[in-house]
Amino acid sequence: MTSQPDRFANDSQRPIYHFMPPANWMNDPNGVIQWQGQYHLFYQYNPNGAFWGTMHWGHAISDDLVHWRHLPIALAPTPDGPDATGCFSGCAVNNNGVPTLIYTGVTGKTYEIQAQCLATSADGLLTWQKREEAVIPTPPNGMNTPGFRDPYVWREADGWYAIVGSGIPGSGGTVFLYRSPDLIEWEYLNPLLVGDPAVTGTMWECPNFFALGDKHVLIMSPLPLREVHYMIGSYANHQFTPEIVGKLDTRGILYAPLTTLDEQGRRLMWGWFTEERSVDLQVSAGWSGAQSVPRVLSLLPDGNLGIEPVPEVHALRGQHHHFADLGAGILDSVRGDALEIIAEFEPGAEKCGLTVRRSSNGEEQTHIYYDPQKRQVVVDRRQSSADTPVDLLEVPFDLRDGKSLKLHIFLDRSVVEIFVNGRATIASRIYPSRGDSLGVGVFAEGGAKIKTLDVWEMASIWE
Ligand code: DQQ
Repeated sequence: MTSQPDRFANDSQRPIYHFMPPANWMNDPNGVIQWQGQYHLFYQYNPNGAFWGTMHWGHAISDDLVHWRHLPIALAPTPDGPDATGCFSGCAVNNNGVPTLIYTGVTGKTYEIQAQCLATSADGLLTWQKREEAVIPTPPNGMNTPGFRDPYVWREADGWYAIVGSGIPGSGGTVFLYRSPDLIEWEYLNPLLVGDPAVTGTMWECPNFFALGDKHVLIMSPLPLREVHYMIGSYANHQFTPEIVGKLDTRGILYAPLTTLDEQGRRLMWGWFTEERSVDLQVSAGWSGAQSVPRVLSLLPDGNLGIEPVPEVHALRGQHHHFADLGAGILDSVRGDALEIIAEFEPGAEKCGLTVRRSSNGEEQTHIYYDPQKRQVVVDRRQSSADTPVDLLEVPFDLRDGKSLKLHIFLDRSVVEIFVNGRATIASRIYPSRGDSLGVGVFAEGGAKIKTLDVWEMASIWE
């Protein structure tokens, strides 16, 4: 199955170049791995509708990180198994040539029994054989944790290591660290780190832990905050000491991202983009959730996290429009709801940025700009939609002195994904209702100007 079903052909909200399942509900990316050159993306999937429940692992494959083909469901709950009520999130590793998924199996009416399970494939990642028993069946030391899930596994010189997302009762969110010679027998070591509950919540979902440059990075999605946090620091003696902390996509729709190291040595990341419209609207649309554009993480010279879209997405670029020295106004020659936009300018004292998805009469429009007074990137969505209004999104961004600003925007129907100066990301949703909300313009106050503006019309990732 390669294409998206026809039933969505006239749905002007449904993204065309952010990865989505053929229909129904998707949440976290799972088990992302490059295997013999091809990229595999698994994901939390509910085949029964566009709402969360009966978690399966959907599966897709790509030769180029851009165009994807859907494959059959990889994991489904096994009645009476440790994953009887759901196959929750996890990762994929190459165990000496054997593709192996390590994921959380859940049982119980409220998914309260959580155990780490394992499955292997003997036919090139198409079908999966589960081990009957969980490989890490319970939290360490009989602890009654608020959750025990989302294993993330890597290899070190003395064996396999895993972290499992959890929380210490009466304390903060944590990840428990384990070691194994064979991915089957696991020895509990210690918490890799315990967070301050006032800052990073009480339960960490979907942790990732990996080397980046000469540092280590921990990414997690803490509850009850439902944000994505990262920590850059040092890893020694099975302990992690954070030195720099931050958030990904502050106040946005990104959640539960997952990373992998590809064959080029790049640290790639995908993340779930949630919806910002009612459950009823999601169910009636027949789809919910998208993945971010694949991103590359790096360590910047100043020690902070660098984050950029993979260059492969350039393959989707169609017609190109270039402008220089542009003040406020509507662009007559550019229209579209699937665009890549790069705007560069030197912020002065006034707000400056773009307007997208503008209807001919201006009833619907979304402004994306930098506010130098408040030091914020703003996505003003108050007029984005005549029938599904969303609020103003204001994200702090400190422009270091003398720096110009680069807003790199991926507009994809209802998705607005923004990379700011290669070191911050913002993603949000808009749901314009008018068929003519396709206009693009420069949004600027007090004579502010954009130095250069490049816009590409983007193609679909589906054949
Ligand atoms: N989603 C999965 C869990 C994970 C959560 C269930 C994060 O494994 O903790 O669908 O979105």
